[in-house]
Amino acid sequence: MPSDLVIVYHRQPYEEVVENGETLYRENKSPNGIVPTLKGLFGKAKKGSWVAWKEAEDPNDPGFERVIEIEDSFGTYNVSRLPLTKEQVKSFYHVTSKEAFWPILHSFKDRYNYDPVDWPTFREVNWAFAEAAANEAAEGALVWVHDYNLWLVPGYLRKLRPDVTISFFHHTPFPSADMFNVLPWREEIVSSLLSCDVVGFHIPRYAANFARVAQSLFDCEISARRRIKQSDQPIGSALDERSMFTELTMEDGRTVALSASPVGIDVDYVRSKAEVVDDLVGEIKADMGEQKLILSVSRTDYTKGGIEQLLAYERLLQSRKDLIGKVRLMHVSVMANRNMTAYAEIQGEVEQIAGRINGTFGTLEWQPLALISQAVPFDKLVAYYRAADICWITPLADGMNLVCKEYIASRVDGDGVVVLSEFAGAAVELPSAILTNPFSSRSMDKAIEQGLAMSEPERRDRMKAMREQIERADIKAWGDEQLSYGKKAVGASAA
Ligand code: GDG
Repeated sequence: MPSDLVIVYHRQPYEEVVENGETLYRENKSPNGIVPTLKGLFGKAKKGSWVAWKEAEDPNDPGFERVIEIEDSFGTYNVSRLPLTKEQVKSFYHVTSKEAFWPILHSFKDRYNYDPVDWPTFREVNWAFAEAAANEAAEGALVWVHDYNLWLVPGYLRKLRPDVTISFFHHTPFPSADMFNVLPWREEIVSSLLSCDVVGFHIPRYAANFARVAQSLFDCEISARRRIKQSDQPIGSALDERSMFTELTMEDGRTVALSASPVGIDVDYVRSKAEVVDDLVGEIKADMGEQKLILSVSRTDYTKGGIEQLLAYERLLQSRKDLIGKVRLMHVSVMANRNMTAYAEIQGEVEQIAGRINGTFGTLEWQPLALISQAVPFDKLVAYYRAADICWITPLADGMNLVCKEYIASRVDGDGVVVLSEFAGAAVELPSAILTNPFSSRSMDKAIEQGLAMSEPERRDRMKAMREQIERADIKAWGDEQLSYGKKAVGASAA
């Protein structure tokens, strides 16, 4: 039976393990809840399908099962698996997506590496995703495609299946035309995106940037906008906009909707974890004694601003001798892509600065910084969220940032401080965080000092506002809003 909801997301929706020669598909509960939320949407469809890649030694192996049926707590749905070779994965994902697109999306022109890109392979892989989606989709289905590594899928799919509703969501920022148009494949990418019914982003700024890019390359007009802030309302973060462009009209009269819908987290799940870690929180607090705990968590990536943050911590210890022995920074920086030189270099630099800080300021009794490079199990991470006085999140660019939202959801005690970069999409939703500019030492220094000095009543007031926001805009709200664009396809129950 063909599916009325097809989700195209490069990762498979389960963990595949082999036990006693038998392949098992296990549900993996990720804290940010994106995969479970997407699977949850299948419950609103008559039938759902998920399209993802799976590394295969021989993609033409006749024994390879392309489409499997999965039955889990979300119901029964298809998973269409594209067998890709190691070389194809490296080319399409690690080279083209991570070395060429990722730096441009985050406005790091100097890190953009064009030379190793093999464009025919990128097209080939995207074509395969489009074909698989076309095979799964019922007449008039909603096909929801995720992220920049699948940018060409909408264009191909539109040719294969003019009848389906195509929605595309960007998890990253979308940069300005000056930045995006560095990509030599810009017309092909944007033309593909313009064949969608709706192109989605976390925040209005990214949608506005996309609209401007589209206008720079094609004859199209911004045909609808919605006011977000009145002229007398103050602008909060650097990413705030006063209005949202909600529709583009192409020369032939066709319209493309633009949406801004921030990805949230599974607040109930994180809260339920936070409510059962009292013992661990107690141990961490006992270990900290009178010291204040500052927590920073991210993947090791130049976009996440780890180096700039460690330098700010070093300056703090240099200028505030009274804090010696009174604070500790737990800096979790996990390498997700070990085979990429750019990330290995950052990790090396992070380790060097961390070593210097501990070497300069550490004593027999006190270590100012703990650098953790291995992933911390989520239950433990939640205990650290609960114990930390400050969550210090200062990316140079970040589509959204879910770590700060997980910290807020974990604070069932209503206390805690968030110091947040104004270049994280989350800053638009969280004006009650202490917003800081990671490109300015002065701003970084002021923000962390403000966080350390904040009184309890102020902390609680700000945390209350932040908790209300993340509860309002949780992962379910995001999923439902996205699905509403396919109302015709998925039926009235989708709204
Ligand atoms: C992309 C965009 C956007 C991290 N360290 C550990 C750990 N984590 C988990 C966190 C959180 C997730 O990884 C990171 O989420 P982010 O949102 O910060 O970042 P990206 O991975 O870059 O995600 C981003 C997101 O897509 C969603 O649209 O917000 O801007 O770049 O869930 O908890 N989890 C555990 N141990 C760790 O050490 N267990």
